Amino acid sequence: MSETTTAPTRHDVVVIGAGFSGMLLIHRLRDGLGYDVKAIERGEDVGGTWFWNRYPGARCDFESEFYSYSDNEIQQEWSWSERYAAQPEILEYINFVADRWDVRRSIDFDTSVTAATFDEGRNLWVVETDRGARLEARYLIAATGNLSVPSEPTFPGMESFAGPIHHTGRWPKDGVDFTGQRVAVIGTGSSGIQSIPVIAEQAAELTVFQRTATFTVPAANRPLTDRERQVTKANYPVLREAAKHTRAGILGEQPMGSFAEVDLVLARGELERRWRTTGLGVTATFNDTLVSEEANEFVSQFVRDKINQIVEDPATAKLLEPHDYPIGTKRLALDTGYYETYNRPNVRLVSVRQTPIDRFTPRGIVVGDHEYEFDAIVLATGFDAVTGALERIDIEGRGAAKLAEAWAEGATSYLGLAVHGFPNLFTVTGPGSPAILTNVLASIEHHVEWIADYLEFLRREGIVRTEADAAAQAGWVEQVAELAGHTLYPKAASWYMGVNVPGKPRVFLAYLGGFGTYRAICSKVAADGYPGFLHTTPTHEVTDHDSERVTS
Ligand code: NA7
Repeated sequence: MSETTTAPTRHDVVVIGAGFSGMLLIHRLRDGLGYDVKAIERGEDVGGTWFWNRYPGARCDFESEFYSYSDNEIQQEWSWSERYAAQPEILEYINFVADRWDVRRSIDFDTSVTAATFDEGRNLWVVETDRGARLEARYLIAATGNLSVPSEPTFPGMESFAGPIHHTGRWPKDGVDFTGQRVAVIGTGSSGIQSIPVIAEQAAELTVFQRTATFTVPAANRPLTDRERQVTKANYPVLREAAKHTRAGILGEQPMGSFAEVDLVLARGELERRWRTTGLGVTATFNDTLVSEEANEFVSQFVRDKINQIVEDPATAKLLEPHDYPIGTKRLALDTGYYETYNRPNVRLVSVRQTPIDRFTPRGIVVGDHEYEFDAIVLATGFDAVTGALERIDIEGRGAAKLAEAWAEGATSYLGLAVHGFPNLFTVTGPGSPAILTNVLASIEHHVEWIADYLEFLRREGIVRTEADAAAQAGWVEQVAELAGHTLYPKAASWYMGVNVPGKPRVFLAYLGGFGTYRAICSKVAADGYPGFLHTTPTHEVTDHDSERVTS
């Protein structure tokens, strides 16, 4: 802990981040349960990922009517304009909720948490910020988001480029005008796929640098009708409840059956129907698309055929065909006119698969022996996902253990909610939870509710310290890895596996048993008195070998 002269402020709970998770934590714990909550937010306002990701074309890839809080007053009052809302509307919604819940008075904006140290003598966290503030709280809750730290590759000569370089995840608040410009986009994940069609409409020339061709399906986005909105609002309680029992926390297309048992002519027709109505449903056509190589190849080839039908230039279509990973094992992108964009005369695709980007120059980008000239460069190169935000904070737990070191071989966690060695710390949608594979709003609401119930339990029982038990955590980590091992997911070099960030350990970061099953497991842990957590009351000290002191 560094020297500081400021007297600490004391709270019950310090929350890191004021995106969807942080806002709900403030509302639930402060307004619902009466805790003194202080949130620290790097941005100048609320919104988290939706505050920063203002790139052209940014929109959510779950239906907005469900990618939203289930608070009944709010869901009855707010009306979404489109099936998949664009970033400005989502941020407007977030601000609407922030006003309604009056969360801003509990948030320090423009402030980053730099360090957090667990004081074992007093059983509280001492949190430090980049503004020199010091806060103390019994509980520290990370609402840091899974896609909040941009991953920016460093190309030689980058600083010499004469024009601006924008990362999609840190887009300028006032927008960027590409009119008349020669623009490069590096990266063809979701952010590239969403922004490329929009930038292409504005720029004079757009060059896309693609390392891995990505599977993307049409969003089939459209305005919602009044009637649709009314029907959803009338049925919200039952729809939200049913979603809790699904694999992904949202109601969607059901599988026809396994690849072996489904008539493939019917399956082909069904894929066609899903492509037209809701692209996301294509991977759910078979219940074993993510397990069986044959099933996966059938769906993958269907999408490759679509690319060849849409893209007029055969050489470009060939480059766009994904062959490097099974469909669905990297996040399936949802697009609006992505493949069609390559039919425009002002758009070209450059593969950097065999010959990577060599360097930046004042004029542009060199690949092989060719220098491409640009006025502006867009990095759509993704995030240090899931663990990046927490690993950048100097978090010191019991026995001076550092979180970044504890996760050096791969993120470990009990239920994706707590980490052994780091008492009284909770992670909303943390590693080892199913969150990144789900409608994250459903996962956030589940975690916040679970944590709120747990804090009440701890308060009732007079427990001052809780910590994930080493054995319970090891069991959970093993279960997460084992489930992933039975699927095709580890075959992809994805951010789910941490592979997109150089040096990051290759560990599958999510629980694959499904959201419904996961919820049931967490509920049972709560109902059984929280086995897997070590509990300390003021007269008891906990050590590594004190598992007999677990309250059960
Ligand atoms: P992603 O999905 O991680 O995509 C990043 C893209 O950037 C991907 O195509 C990468 O290629 C590419 N990339 C990264 N580094 C380089 C270098 N050095 N050279 C060339 N290309 C590079 O991030 P997104 O922001 O698009 O989406 C993240 C999530 O946000 C998404 O899944 C949704 O959940 C919302 P690669 O595939 O690694 O070869």
